[in-house]
Amino acid sequence: MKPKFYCTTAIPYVNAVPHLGHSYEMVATDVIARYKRLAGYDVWFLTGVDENSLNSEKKARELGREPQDYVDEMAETIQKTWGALKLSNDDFVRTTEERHKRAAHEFFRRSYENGDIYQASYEGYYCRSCEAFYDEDELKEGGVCPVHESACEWLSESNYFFRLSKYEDKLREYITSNPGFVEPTSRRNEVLAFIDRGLKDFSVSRESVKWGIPTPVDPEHVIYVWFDALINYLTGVGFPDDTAKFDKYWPCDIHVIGKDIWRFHCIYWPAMLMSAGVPIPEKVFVHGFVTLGGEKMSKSRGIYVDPVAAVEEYGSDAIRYFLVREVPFGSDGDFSWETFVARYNADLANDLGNLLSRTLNLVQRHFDRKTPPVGETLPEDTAVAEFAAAARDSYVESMDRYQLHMATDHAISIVRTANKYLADTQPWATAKASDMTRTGTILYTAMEALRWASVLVSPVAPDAAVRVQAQLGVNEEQTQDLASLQWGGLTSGDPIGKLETLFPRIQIKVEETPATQPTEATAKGSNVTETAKKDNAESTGIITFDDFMKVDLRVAEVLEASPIEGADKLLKLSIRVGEETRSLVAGVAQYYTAEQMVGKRIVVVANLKPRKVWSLRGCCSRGRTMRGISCWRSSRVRSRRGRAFRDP
Ligand code: ME8
Repeated sequence: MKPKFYCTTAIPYVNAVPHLGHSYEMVATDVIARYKRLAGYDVWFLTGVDENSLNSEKKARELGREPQDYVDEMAETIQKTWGALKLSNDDFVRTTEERHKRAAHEFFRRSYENGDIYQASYEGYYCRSCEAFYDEDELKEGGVCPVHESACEWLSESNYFFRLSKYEDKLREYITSNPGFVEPTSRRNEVLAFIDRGLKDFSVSRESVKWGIPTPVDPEHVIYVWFDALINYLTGVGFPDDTAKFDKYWPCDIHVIGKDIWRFHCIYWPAMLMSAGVPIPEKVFVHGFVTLGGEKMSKSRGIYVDPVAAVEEYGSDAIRYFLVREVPFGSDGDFSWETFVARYNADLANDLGNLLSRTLNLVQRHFDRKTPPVGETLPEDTAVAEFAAAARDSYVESMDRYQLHMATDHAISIVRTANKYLADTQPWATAKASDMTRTGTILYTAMEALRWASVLVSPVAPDAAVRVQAQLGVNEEQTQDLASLQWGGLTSGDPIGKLETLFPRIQIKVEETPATQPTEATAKGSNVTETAKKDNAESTGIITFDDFMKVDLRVAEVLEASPIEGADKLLKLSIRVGEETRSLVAGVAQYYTAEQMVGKRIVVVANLKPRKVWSLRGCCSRGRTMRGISCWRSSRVRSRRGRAFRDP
């Protein structure tokens, strides 16, 4: 029997359509769910929507709509968004559903009967957006909510309260003796520090409110939205009716949540579960926030990216890949169109897309569209298989530690290695020399590397994985799970599929912010992106659009090429740019010999600032101005005691 794995996301509010920040959490959890399926688990992946918030009712009234009618429409819109992002959730809980009301009632009743819910009056600072009370010392200057930065109001109510204070010691003890319960560790420390400041009972009902689930003990009160929302994690596995399902999947293996809601998940939730006699989840993983050009995403402030528009433009894989690869899981990360395009073009279009098309075009041309036979295996071929096996092990280790960004890089590293392998072994040259045994072995090796990479990358880019596998002509049994991933799984003689471009390169004008909402929102979003471009430029080495516009790219023809003594990555090139002849050094010697470069047309940066180039004796520069491709290796050369040539 397969081991079980139950994972959840937070359930977003429905008073606005989700932005890319919400999508990040969904995609990351989907990657975990898909990975676990690949690793042989029986997975239950739950998401849903938090509909009982007073903000939903408020928004509906503003729009002149009935709240239920409004939340029905929003729940559908949100599910369509997750569909566009290819989420593979097994269930979707709406907190206005009957099954959830039953779960909330049962849970509330258990806690009440245990004496953990009592009635009292309460006064305090209340943030309507968080739907939470704050202590005075938690507020920012001027009585402002620390999360929403809007003014809190003084609220006085007679409510039902949950005896959180009773669980203070138990919680501390639980979190201390279960170090894996809250991750990352920095959050765990924050949680423990919060407990050490003393836990106060919190209100679990609201009086004189109609929207929400009435408490089972007093119909004049509705259940506080956070108390009800957390229970969705139980509803989604059959609580309280379907005990077989509940016993199978509960306790949850991982709740994935954002950094603004750890207090509810790491303190309220385990205490509530202790009170109701329900086992505590294995882990709460607290991820960081995705900013847009350095700014907090906010639909109301117009600073956001619409995930559906982004998917329509670039496909779900590209958006998923960027989010998972670029944002370290557990830390904050930034989205900008510049970094998105750079990452897409480098990893997906160049590395993965090119490897696939280069390999299969040669298979098509020289092997009649059939997986080539394998001849004698040389050490360089075996090295690719060994690299793939090591990358797979690192991938599994990273995934198991929820280091999703690192796991993704391990998957793509197989592609990078295979590209270098092709450049080194040159199957086009062996084919030209009519050595079809060697050519076949090389292409088979590259195809296997692609198959392995497609399996490992499939949780992140599921559509691309299927498309790669279809082009390789792989059948499903060869790609369904990690355990059966063996080198040599492709069968020589099997037909390959129809070739198609996997990820067309993106050529975009970066001053546009595609998929950002129009009108005022666009204007604001764009401004933010511009500012961020400059900030980012300093911190990450990314250039601004203005910098990009300064770059004079030109096509040049290589007239002469020669190796540089002592610099194994450099070639000296003499090139013709328009009417002019120039010299430059290029870091291409690992991929091309000097002879191969002659006659090639290359792209050069024609206006790179002339600079002092350090060179070995007999080298190219001979005191002349050096310009060209950005791959200078001057520091490396200098460390080999080279002789300096200064521009005249
Ligand atoms: O908090 N980057 O709903 P929500 C990353 N209904 N994650 C982000 C984000 C960003 N820019 N913005 C929001 C709620 N999130 C409650 C949850 S669960 C029982 C109830 C994350 O719509 C946020 O941290 O405000 C949360 O995990 C999720 O999106 C939903 O946020």
